[in-house]
Amino acid sequence: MKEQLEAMRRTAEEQIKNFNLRSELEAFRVSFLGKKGELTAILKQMGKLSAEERPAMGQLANEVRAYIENQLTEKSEELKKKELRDRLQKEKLDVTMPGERRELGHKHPLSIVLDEVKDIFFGMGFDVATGPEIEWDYYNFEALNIPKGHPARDTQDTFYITENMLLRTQTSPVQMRVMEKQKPPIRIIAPGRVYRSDAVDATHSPLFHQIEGLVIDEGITMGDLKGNLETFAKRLYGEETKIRLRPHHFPFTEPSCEIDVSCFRCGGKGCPMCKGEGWVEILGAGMVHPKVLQNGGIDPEKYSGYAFGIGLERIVMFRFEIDDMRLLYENDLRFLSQF
Ligand code: 2NL
Repeated sequence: MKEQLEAMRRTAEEQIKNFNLRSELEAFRVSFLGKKGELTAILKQMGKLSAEERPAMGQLANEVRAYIENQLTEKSEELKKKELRDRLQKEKLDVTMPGERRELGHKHPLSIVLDEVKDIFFGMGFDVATGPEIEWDYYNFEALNIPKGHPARDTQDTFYITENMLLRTQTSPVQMRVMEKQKPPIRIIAPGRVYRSDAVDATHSPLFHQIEGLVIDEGITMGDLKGNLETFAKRLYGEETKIRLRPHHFPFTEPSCEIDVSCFRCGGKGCPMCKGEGWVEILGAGMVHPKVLQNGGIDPEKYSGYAFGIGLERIVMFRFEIDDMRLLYENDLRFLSQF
């Protein structure tokens, strides 16, 4: 029996050494030390021994059991560590690997310049006003002193939805609506999309953007117009910029003018950008016509005001030296990513 126990200890030790999974260890523990296990079977034979032999054999059996249990625990710990090592190795994540870079977009050139223009006017106390792109003929033309049959209706032909409803050709109707609702002082800019029945080419598009401005209060003069718009030009193109006013005609202002800025590329000497002129036209302006004030519900005897209109595409094209307006609408990234 003693030999049997010693042999069991050796084979058990040998087997435990070779196990690679903890599930194997558990199966072995049951088959060896369990109720129906090999060691238990031997202990059941103890009854055959003499009373003298029994204590020593019982002690040896307990020693073998403790030894094997100890071996099983040690091996189990060893396998646990190994399993963890293997898992860590397999699931290794290299956090220093470069990530997938996402392309960040940026503002469209039209928005870059519009935001600059807005900031400049905010700094001079203006608010932004907006209104519908589908307008009544009344607000777009009639109220602005452009009755049916007026020649300006030809140069500003547009898309008519009905006889009296159209796509606005300017943002002035926004300003007419503000005049109707708000008493002076009024100090607003009205940026937005406008429409004309024009064929597409390098300088024309049936959809473009305007920024109009309106200032109405007691005692507003052409001096305010000139001073405010000179400040605007200097902020947009640099402090050395000069402006000049040329007489012009608009049906909704009297007197009217066009305003040129000294060419910011050549400083006024003349270059391809200003076509050798030294000056670049950037906006139209004038004192709001008394009839227009009246149409807006404002007393022209008490109040006066100036208004102006800027073509956004035009100043964007000058700023970035873009020679074809179509580039602004095609959304070609090879073009847009340059800004
Ligand atoms: C241009 C000229 C201009 C206005 C727009 C305006 C608006 C009201 C009353 C009077 Cl509500 N005037 N707007 C005045 C003068 C010129 O635009 O060349 N735009 C690109």
